[in-house]
Amino acid sequence: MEPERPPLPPGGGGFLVPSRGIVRVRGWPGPPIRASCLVMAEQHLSVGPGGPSYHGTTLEQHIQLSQRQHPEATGDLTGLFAQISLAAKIISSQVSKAGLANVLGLTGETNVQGEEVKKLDVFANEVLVRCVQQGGYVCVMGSEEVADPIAVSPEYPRGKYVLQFDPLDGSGNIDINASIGTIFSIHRRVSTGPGAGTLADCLQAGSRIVASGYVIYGSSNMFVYSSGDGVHGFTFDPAIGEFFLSHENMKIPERGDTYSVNEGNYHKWDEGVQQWVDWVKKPSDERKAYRLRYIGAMVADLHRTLLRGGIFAYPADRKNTSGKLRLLYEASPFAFLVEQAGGAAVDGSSKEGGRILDIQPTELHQRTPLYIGSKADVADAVRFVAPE
Ligand code: FBP
Repeated sequence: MEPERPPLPPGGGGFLVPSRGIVRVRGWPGPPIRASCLVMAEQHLSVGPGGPSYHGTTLEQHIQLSQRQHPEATGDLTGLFAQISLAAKIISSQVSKAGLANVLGLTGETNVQGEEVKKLDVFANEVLVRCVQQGGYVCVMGSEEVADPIAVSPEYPRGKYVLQFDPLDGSGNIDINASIGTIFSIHRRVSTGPGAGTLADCLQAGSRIVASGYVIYGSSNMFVYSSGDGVHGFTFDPAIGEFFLSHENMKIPERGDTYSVNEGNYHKWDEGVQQWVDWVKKPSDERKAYRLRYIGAMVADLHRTLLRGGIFAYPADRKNTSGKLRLLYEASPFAFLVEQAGGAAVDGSSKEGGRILDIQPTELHQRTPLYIGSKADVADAVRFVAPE
């Protein structure tokens, strides 16, 4: 019988790693170990304080490095991202133990969207507001959960940026333990500082976005962002408490093989949308039938679409005549990311598509129809849904 192996010493100790055979590990009291399992252990094992294994570039380091390409940069954007990622870590710690932390279920209130408010919605919103305003990098914020622009408390300095966010997207998935997320976008203020920011600072087109991103709380937690130099994904290592670069320069395929839409709304769609969905799911000589994938949380459905291609859509319908998704903190931030990754994002309002980033917002919580994903798939949808 194999003798009982004592645990690995903290920090893994120093050791010689020939590729194969048996090795002796300096400081390892146990019997000699088979090399292959050690190599695998070293690369993936975070052994906690004092001995973390090296995963590579952190989120903050990556943003600092990209800011260095901009001589005019002051470090404020790096600072703001540090606040957002801190908020994401706090939110993910609650989300991951939601069933234990008494944060499941409703608050009994209804938000400005007319939706029942989830306890985690409120928690996530408060965490983001608190973390970000303390940094002094923003002059005003906009949140899906709050009717009016959120002023920065007077005890904190007002910065040159505007942050808008959906603190917890897909909140319908919270109680069923499916993926949810946080979505955000960053603009430069247009009102003259240094005082409080205004509604006008929030009502800026997506084409003026400085950076946007999302955090997905799923089987692993990821932070994905773009500041105009491509789209980059970072995976959270809970043992180290840091987001590490795992998906550099994400590119969406030109065409995919999945479509993602709530077909339960089919009877409420106009004919063009119905014809598009009928077409996409029917095989033809040129292609196989597309597969339907719908998680019901935009962050999760678009994370898959960014990685694998295809199209996600939330068309207008007879109930949601302007669509359901919010322009400023759902459609625009993702449109910026998907375009940076080589895809397209439109509202289907014209044969040119109706680029989401060109829409000039007039209200904080305005909604928009959305067709977003691989360029070829979005172009196919527009052929059917755009008015003649
Ligand atoms: P919130 O959860 O932030 O309100 O977001 C809206 C949302 O949940 C999206 O994430 C998702 O894509 C969509 O609504 C799902 O809507 P439906 O249940 O009507 O398909």
